[in-house]
Amino acid sequence: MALLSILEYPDPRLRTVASEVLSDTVVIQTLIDDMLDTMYAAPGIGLAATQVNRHQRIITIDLSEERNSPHILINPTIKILNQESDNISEGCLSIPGFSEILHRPNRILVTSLTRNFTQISFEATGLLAVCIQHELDHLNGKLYIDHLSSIKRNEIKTEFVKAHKLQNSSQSL
Ligand code: GNR
Ligand code: NI
Repeated sequence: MALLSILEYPDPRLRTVASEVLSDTVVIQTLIDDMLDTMYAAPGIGLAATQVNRHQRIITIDLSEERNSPHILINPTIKILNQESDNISEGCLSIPGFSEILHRPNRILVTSLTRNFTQISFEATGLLAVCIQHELDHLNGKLYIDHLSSIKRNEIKTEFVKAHKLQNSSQSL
């Protein structure tokens, strides 16, 4: 069990585009275990390797109440099946304390490798569809706030940086 530290906005490393995972190695399996530990501890419903500064195309997700149904997606791709949105409120472990409703397609076809490198395809809807798109954005160096207006994004950036400066200065008191 290992907890990894989560990069926070506006860290430029969150802008890295992750590489395809090429083979099943102990390093990859250990990274998956550590990502699950980190996601559960955070706690979050999803985590992208980018957020823990490991730039490989790996996503962990668990939407279950009991936190016992992990999904691992390796080299995932999506196809949009429905442009309509459920307007779900979205937060991010890399921008703690903020959330915004985003317009995201509410039905997608996901193609991915599983943890044991077998290929799967499935349809995702609702929060799962949103979460997979959110994590895929991370792997492409994007954050959910990039989908907002520049006015809204700058507002969040200013508030977030201000809140963190306050936090850091109170820690050093
Ligand atoms: O924990 C998380 N909750 C969440 C809620 C709505 C839409 C997306 C998410 S993902 C987020 C964890 C995270 O930052 N993953 O990258
Ligand atoms: Ni996120």
